[in-house]
Amino acid sequence: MASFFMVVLFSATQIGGSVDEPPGYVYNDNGTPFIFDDDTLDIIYNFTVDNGGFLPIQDIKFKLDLYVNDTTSIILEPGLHLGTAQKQIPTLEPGTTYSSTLTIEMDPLYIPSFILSTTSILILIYVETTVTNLLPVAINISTYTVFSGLP
Ligand SMILES: [Ca+2]
Repeated sequence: MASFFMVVLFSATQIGGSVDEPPGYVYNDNGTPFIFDDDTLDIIYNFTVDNGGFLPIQDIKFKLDLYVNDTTSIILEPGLHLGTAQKQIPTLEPGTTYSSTLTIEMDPLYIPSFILSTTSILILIYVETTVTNLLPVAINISTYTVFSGLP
């Protein structure tokens, strides 16, 4: 029994998650470049979950939260939560990688700041999973995106 749990723990350490930097984005001014109320901005992150262990992992939750890290905007302030997105992945076999995208729709109130100023965004990544239906595992990772003078 002891050796089995050692195997599970070792396998759990081989689980990783990441997002690609920089993200993609889709900006649409809806035909009115100087009126921001009707603008849309989708920020699109490619992300990867990697099971480098030798046991399957289940019920994977990959979650992104975006916060203002630093900004020259007068509307935004450091610590402001800009958005969140998450995806569920049922199972990842040992030695395999799952890649997909997460899209965060920006609040139209914040879009002028991305056009008129420079903002550094803190990305907090949270990965939660279970190894062989037994051992819960959670990983926290952080990285940054800088937006300056969109589009
Ligand atoms: Ca517009």
